[in-house]
Amino acid sequence: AIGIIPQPKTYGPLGNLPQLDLHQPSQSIMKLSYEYGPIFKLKFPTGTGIFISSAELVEDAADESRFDKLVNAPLQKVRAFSGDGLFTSWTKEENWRKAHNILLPSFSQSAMKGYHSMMVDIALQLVQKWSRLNSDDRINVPEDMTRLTLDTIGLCGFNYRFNSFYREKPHRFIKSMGRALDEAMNQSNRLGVQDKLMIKKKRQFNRDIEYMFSLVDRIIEERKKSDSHEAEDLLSRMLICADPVTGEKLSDENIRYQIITFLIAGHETTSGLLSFALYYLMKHPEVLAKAYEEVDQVLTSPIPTYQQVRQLKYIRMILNESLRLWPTAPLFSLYAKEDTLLAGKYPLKRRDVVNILLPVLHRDPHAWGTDAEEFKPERFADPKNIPHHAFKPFGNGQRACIGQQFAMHEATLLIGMILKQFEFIDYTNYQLKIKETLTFKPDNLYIKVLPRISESSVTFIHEKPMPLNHGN
Ligand code: FDE
Repeated sequence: AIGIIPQPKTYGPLGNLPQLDLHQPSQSIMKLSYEYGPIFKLKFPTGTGIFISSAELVEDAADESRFDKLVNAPLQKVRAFSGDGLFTSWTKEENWRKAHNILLPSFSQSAMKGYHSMMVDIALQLVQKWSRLNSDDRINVPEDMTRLTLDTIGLCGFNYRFNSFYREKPHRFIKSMGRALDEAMNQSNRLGVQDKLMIKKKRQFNRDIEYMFSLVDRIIEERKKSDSHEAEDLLSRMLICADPVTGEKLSDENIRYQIITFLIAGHETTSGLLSFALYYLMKHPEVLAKAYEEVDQVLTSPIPTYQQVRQLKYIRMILNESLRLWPTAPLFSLYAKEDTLLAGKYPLKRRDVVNILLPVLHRDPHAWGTDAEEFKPERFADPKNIPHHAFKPFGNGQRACIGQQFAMHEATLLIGMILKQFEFIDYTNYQLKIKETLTFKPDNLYIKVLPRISESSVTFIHEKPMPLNHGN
């Protein structure tokens, strides 16, 4: 039988826009899905989209012969500064496959060995900051996690130090990027006429983009002059390597877009993941106890080795379970390549849009059981038991996240290191509230920490401080 796709009541040219809280669009759509079910459609000034959130429907939409990534309305606006970089390019654009081929080896699990010591460098900066706080100093968790993830991708990506732990306020690049991302999201929710009136916002948008380009272009120029091409970072790889298929290299302009892309895609998502994981650890003493046990067993010295991070299996399960309940990139979009039937039931025309609503998919009781709303890392103990079509925090198929191993290694390392050193104090009795930008984060999550009384942590903090690396 042919299925009818429900749609909430529309309001003239605004369509379903009034049903969205523009400060939290994805959470509004989540609410609608609890009301309208696993498939429904919404009409916006930018077009109509179907939203799906059951394992059965997503399994069918994951078929790459019939569906491909849609560069959706907000991403099209982001293209003003990330151009045809990996994240915002259409699969059929030449530069997508070229950059994908060139960069894939740099993001393999074995490539993580090369980044490990740089990741440790930045993680130590966070640990040292926290260990020097007074017992009544509070920590803004998402802010410090963002310092960490930004500095990590900057250092591993192109040997640039944002030095966020030495700044009270974010680096100017982050302010520009944050503002530009907000503006891109807002533009895609404005009506045409409204948008034309936003002259001041437009001017700021252009200034921000100019600043981002100038910083990144300077980094590329300096690297080209320095001929120290041994540096094993993403930038040197992009400058040196040719696509094995076409034999062509990336243009300077495209390299600029890729760098901006890694900064956008690599820092907010991973920092949100770390913040949610810490939140769940604090709220689940039994999980925390198991995590401490693993860390004490595996991390025999204050500075973890690559191999030890690989052994932190339970920490990875905690990260996966956090990504299940609060996938930090909550939604991705596909379009139908031809007329087709979704799940044998819902007729779609070529170019029809299907959005995957991850937080709801990840709680589908048919895939995850009746306790789907509960935080239980043990679900991920056996890879065979993971319902993969109901777990897509890194997207799908060839357009899935290239940074997955990178983010997971970085996050496992950091959680391991802070568990080794600290006790976490939930002094506000924090109640989860989600802040939305393009990504999800726990809003206003503050904690305090105490040093854990264990041999190695005390020795490490008081007798062997690492040299601080000021400069740049
Ligand atoms: C991608 C991605 C995705 C898909 C999207 C769509 O489809 O639209 C997702 C979902 C994601 N990603 C997610 C995530 C999460 C996390 C934590 C992350 N992510 C992280 C990271 C880091 C880095 C560096 C990155 N990331 C990157 C990236 C890129 C470049 C991309 C695109 C790819 C292609 O090719 O398309 C992504 N990422 Fe991510």
